[in-house]
Amino acid sequence: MKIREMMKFAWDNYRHYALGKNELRPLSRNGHVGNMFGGLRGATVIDALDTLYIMELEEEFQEAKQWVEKSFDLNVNGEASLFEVNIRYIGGLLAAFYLTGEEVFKNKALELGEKLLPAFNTPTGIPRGVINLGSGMSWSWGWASAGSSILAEFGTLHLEFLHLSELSGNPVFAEKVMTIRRVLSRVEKPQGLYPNFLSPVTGSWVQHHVSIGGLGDSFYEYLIKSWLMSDKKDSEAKKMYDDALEAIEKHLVKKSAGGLTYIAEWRGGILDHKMGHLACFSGGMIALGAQQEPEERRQRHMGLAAEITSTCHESYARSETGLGPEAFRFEAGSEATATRLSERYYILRPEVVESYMYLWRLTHQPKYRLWGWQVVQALEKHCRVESGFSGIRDVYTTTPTHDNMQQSFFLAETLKYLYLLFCEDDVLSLEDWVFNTEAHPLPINHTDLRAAVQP
Ligand code: DMJ
Repeated sequence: MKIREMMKFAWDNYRHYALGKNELRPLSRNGHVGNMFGGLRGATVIDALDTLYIMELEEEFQEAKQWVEKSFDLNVNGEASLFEVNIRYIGGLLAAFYLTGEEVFKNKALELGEKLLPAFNTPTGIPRGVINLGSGMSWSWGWASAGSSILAEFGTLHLEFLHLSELSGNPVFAEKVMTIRRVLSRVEKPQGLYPNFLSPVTGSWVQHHVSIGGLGDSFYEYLIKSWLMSDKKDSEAKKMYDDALEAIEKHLVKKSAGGLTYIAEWRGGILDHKMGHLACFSGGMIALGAQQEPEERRQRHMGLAAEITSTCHESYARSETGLGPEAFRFEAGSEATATRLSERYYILRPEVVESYMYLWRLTHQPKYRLWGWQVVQALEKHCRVESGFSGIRDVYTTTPTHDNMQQSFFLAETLKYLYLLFCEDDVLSLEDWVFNTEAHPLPINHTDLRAAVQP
């Protein structure tokens, strides 16, 4: 199928021009290393493993596996983002292990997990955002206000860390994320909302900026997925999710003059009528969380999920390329379009097709496949270049300039979600798997089933 061919094309070019670097630069035909992963290499290899595997690109999967076996070096020294290393590397390795049973992936995930632990040595146990993988020294991002840690970063460790404890038999990983949970469940929430910046020293909020997009996003996702992954036993996570969603519905969900539902951002009580592309994952999350709800809530949440997904679709449909901008606004006559030059770019992000995939699987309404197919065509037309896929700088021109970057999440997420949108529901069934925020599938802990098969 077409999407499998796109994956092969993306992988082949990465492998040819950039194997061992973190991403492919498809126009200059070389590799990019960047400074997010603290000297670790091969982000695209690790992010691509499970997608290659489920698409049955066997030769390519073997190439990737061999690179992990022979060249993936964990003895590095450099500043890494705890969050990025967790979601891409630990998540990618865990998923590859669960899908294939190959020990190498498990061992690398555990070894890398150990290297992240010093970041949690703070007065509250809330980790700092940056860690040197060699020395274990950690600190906060220079740009985060007053030495704070970021909700979407320390709130997006739970799924992977529980699996690290389960696989190693070492409770330390689970303890770290349960400490984070405790701080968050106890701290006072303004209007029931979770601000984006928290001090790892005092455990109090540093700024009252709330967003379901960047800086906040995957914290909410991991609450509902923690509950699902625990086979619906982690009732604390479910309650925190329910309460957070109720506050979001009450304070942030708005309807534009033209009838489009969106989730605004909140700055100390003042609304910013903006949605980032990142916030578009929320349609899928809300639909997923709605499934087990009593009928009235289920219907209300499915309605909200469908409306948000439709708004995100509009942000694509209202551009010349059929791809959506980094952020779109509902102000001064603008409806789901970018109003600032700096927000017109598209970097191959997955969130909109992610929501199409969930809404398709949960409703089977054909429009989600139709919309997904339109994205496939737009990617082919505007992002495919001779040697890979590239982001574009302006979605509102039919002759966009390319940014010369094939992001690793394009292989981990965008192509995987598109593939899952068009295949049978039992491929990585939502009954058996949760996807981490980088789309790496982790198995649901079906405890009853496990008890039944154990001798
Ligand atoms: C990915 O790395 C993850 O989806 C993360 O949660 C947010 N940003 C990118 C994709 O846009």
